[in-house]
Amino acid sequence: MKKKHVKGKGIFITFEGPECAGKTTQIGLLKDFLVPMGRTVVTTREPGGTEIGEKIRQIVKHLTGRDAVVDEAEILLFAASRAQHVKTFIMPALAQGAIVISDRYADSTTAYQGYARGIDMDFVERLNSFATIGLRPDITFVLDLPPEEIEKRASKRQETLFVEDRIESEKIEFHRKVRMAFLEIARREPDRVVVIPALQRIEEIRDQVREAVRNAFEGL
Ligand code: Z5A
Repeated sequence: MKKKHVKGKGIFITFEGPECAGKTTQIGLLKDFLVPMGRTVVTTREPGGTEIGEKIRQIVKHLTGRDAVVDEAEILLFAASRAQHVKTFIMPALAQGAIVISDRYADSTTAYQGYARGIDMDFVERLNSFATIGLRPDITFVLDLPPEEIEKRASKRQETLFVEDRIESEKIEFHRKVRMAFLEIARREPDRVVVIPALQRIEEIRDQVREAVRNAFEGL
């Protein structure tokens, strides 16, 4: 990965991977690393990040049975959430020189709706580029976790009253496809995407994320 010059400029970082990969945990730790450098750091998530996005999040995650969103509606809802997020939250923050770290972004649509649900990939790419208004992350971390491990970590959370949502309850084969999709995206875009095995200890992953950020940006 080539170093990018960033003195005082906004930086856009995304985290991708399956549920329970540790994205939220690592985003908090990366923020702790960047703030003492004097940078403004904002963290956000998809779907979500805006009032509209948070309402969409409720719909896509929690409506089930007859009210569950169909695949065609699901991809459009993720895209709608993203467009609102990019234009009203991410772009303004970057324009002010902030570091924006997002828990999921367009690669999730490619992986879940494109590869795993099988929606036409040309359409997914056009929709992603429309919804992101062409904004691409400067660096993306894929936290790679085998589906069997997702199940173990998720069932631990359920023991503490965590309720599994609609997408999380998909069969293991679906999560295998999602995993392969993220690895394929990383293979195609090595200048942007860093894959980190998520079976390591939290501190090991934290250090690898820091190292990759240091290596990717000059003038942080
Ligand atoms: N989705 C989509 O289909 N298309 C799209 O375009 C977008 C999203 C944007 C959003 O779910 C769902 O929407 C998601 C994809 C779909 N569905 N699935 N599956 P979400 O935002 O509610 O949640 P999530 O993104 O799937 O992740 P999560 O459940 O919040 O997990 P996480 O952030 O990756 O992990 P965590 O919260 O940091 O940690 C989870 C647990 O693991 C916790 O108990 C930790 O203490 C533990 N943990 C963390 N790291 C470790 C390590 N290294 N070892 C052991 N245990 C660990």
